[in-house]
Amino acid sequence: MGAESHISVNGHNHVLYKENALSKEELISKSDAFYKHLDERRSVREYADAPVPKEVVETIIKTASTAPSGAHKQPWTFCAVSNTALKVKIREAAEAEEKESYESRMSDRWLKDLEPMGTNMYKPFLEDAPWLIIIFKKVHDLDSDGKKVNNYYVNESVGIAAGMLITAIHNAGLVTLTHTPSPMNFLAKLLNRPSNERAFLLLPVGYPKTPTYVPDIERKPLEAISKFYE
Ligand code: IYR
Repeated sequence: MGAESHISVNGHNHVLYKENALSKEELISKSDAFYKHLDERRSVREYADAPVPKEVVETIIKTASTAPSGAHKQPWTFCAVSNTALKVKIREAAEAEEKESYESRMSDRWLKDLEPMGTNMYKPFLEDAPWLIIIFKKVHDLDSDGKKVNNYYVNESVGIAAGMLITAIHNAGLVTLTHTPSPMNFLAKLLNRPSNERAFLLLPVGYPKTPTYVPDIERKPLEAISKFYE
């Protein structure tokens, strides 16, 4: 007789997990192929204005929302903006904050560290990219009476979902960039978000402008980022 299709835990239904065990050879080749695919991902700052179908953005967001989260609270909202007037407003507000940052908030050391990336206060990608996805974290939930309900490990959960969003964008053959205009509270205002949401990350999504150049930088080797205890 096979395993039961479901069991009860604390009175809650648990369903049988669909196992997907691979052979050793398949493990090695699949994990290596995925690594090589992700190693091709680059943060891109210059976007073509070519459209990306809404359906693709919806699928990418659903992919991100498969992320694990504290007590499965899924404490996130992904706002997808293609509206031109709204993108212009976001660009204006972001550039106002960035001007302040580049001219006085950031230390000389910080500005020096950013020199290889070639960033500056101007953010044309906020208008050029066909979509902007702004991830909001829910610091708590609100029940139907407007009462606060706890969320757990919100930064960890939303950070993981953001990583999965970036992976999904790359997998679709599109490009993105993790943009964090600071402070970011103008985003909640412009997008009319409820009081329990805080902007976490802004990601333009689209095709790269042709040609596009990216910094000639290396990733740290395995020895520098890992330590095995066998
Ligand atoms: N938020 C600014 C500055 C910036 C900071 C870091 I750390 C970067 O890796 C890149 C940029 C900006 O978006 O330009």
